[in-house]
Amino acid sequence: MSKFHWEDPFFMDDQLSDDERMIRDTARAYAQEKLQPRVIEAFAEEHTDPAIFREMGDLGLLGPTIPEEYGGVGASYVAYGLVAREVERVDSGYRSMMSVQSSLVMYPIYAYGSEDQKKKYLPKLASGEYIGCFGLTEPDAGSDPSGMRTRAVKVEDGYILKGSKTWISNSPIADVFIIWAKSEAHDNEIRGFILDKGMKGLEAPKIKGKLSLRASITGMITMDDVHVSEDALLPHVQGLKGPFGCLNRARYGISWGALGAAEFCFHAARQYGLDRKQFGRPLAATQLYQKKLADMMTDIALGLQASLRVGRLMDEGRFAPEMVSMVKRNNVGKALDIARQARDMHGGNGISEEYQVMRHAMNLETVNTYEGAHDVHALILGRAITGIAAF
Ligand code: TGC
Ligand code: FAD
Repeated sequence: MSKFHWEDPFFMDDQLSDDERMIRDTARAYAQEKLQPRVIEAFAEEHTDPAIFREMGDLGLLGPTIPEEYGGVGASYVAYGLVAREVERVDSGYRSMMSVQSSLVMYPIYAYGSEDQKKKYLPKLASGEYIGCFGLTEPDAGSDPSGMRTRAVKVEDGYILKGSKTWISNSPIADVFIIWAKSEAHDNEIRGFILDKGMKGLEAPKIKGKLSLRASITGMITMDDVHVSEDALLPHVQGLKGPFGCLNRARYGISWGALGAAEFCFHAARQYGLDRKQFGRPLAATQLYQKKLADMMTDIALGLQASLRVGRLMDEGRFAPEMVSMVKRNNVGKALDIARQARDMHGGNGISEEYQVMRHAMNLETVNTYEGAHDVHALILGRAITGIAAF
C-alpha cells in the first residue's frame, strides 16, 4: 500500500520520463517566476507582452516537438502537454500564445512546408524572434470552416489572396500568417499559404473589449488582393485535413492546459476553505465543501490520465482525432465547471482579481469554444459512434 497524495493521486510523476520531468520543471519555474507576477495587470489592462515569445523561445518551449535541426528540441507530445499545463496554470491566454505558435504555425510549416520554408521560418519561430498566427475562422465560417470565403486566385507569378479572417490569436502582433483559402487553381480545394507582415493589402486589426483571454491579443486578418509568390504555398497538403492536422495537436495540448487552470482553481479553493472560518469552523470542514473538492480532484486526475494516454499514442503515431475530441471536450468542460465552482467557494472574494479564480473561469469560456466548440466535439464523437454526421 502507498500513501495517498491529493496533489497527484495516481502518481503521474512516475509515468513521465526524466526528459519530460525536466521540460515540465523548466516550464513550471518560468510560468511561476515570470508569468504569474505580470498576469493580473496584463489581464486588467488587456495587454499582451510580445517579449513572452522570446522568453519562451529561449527556454525551448515553442514548438518543442519540432526536431533540433529546425530549432525545436525534439521533445515528446507528452512533454508538450506538460508545458501547456504549466503555462495555463497561470493563464489560458499565455498558453494560447504558446500553442498557436507551436501547433498552428510551426507544425504546418514543418509537416506541409518545403525545405526552404522550414529553414526560413522554423528557427525564428522557435526562438520567438517571429510571432505567428493561424487564420482559419471567418465571420461566416466558424464551426463549419468548409464554408470559408477566402480565395486564392492564380496569377502568373503566384497568387492573389482575398478575404477576411476573424478571432485570430496573435494576429495584430504577428510576423507570419498561416492562411487557409480556397484555391481556384486546385479545384477549389483548401490550401495553406504563408504570408509575411507588411505585405501590401494585409491588415490585422485588434479586436477590443474581450471579457476573456485578455492577456492574449486577438484580431482580424483582412486580405485585400494580397499578392504572394508561388513559394508562399504550403506544397504538401490540400483539403481540410491540412488545418485539422494542426488542430489535432493544438486541441490535444489544450486538454492538458485546461487542467492546469483547473488545478490552480482546485488548490486555491482547498486553501481558501482551510483558511476561512464561518459558523466557528473552517469551510473545508463542511461536507458540501469537501464533496466539491473531491469532485475536482477526481475530474483532474482522470482527465490527466486520459491526456497522458493520448499523448503516448500520439508519440507512437497511433492516435485518432476522435481521441483528441474526447479529451479536449471533457477536460475543458470539467475545467470550466471547476473554475466556476472555485469562484463560488471563494464567496465574495471570488470575484476579485486578487484571487484569480474568476479570471480562469472567464478564460475557460473561450477555451470551451475555440478549437472546436464543446458541442461540436460531441457531434464529432456522435458521428464516430453512429456513422451519421449530425452537424
Ligand atoms: P469532414 O468531412 O469531417 O472532413 C474533411 C476532411 O478533413 C479530414 N479531417 C481530419 N483530418 C485530420 N484530423 C482531423 N481531426 C480531421 N477531421 C476531418 C477528413 O478526413 C476529410 O479529409 P478528405 O481527405 O476526405 O477530404 O469535414 P466537415 O466539414 O464535415 O467537418 C466538420 C467538423 C465539425 C469536424 C469540423 O468542421 C470541425 O472540427 N469544426 C470545428 C472548427 C474548429 O475547430 N476551428 C478551430 C479554428 S482555430 C482556433 O480556434 C485556434 S484558437 C487557438 C488558441 O488561441 O489557442
Ligand atoms: P459558431 O460556429 O457560430 O457556433 C455557435 C454555437 O453554435 C456554439 O455553441 C456551437 O457549439 C453551436 N453549433 C455550431 N454548429 C452546430 C451544429 N451543427 N449543431 C449544434 N450546435 C452547433 N480561429 C482561428 O482560426 N484562429 C485562431 O487563432 C483563433 N483564436 C481564437 C481566439 C479567441 C479568443 C476566440 C474566441 C476564438 C478564436 N478562434 C480562432 C475562433 C474559434 O475557433 C471559433 O470561435 C470557434 O470555432 C466557433 O466558431 P464561431 O465562433 O463562429 O461559433
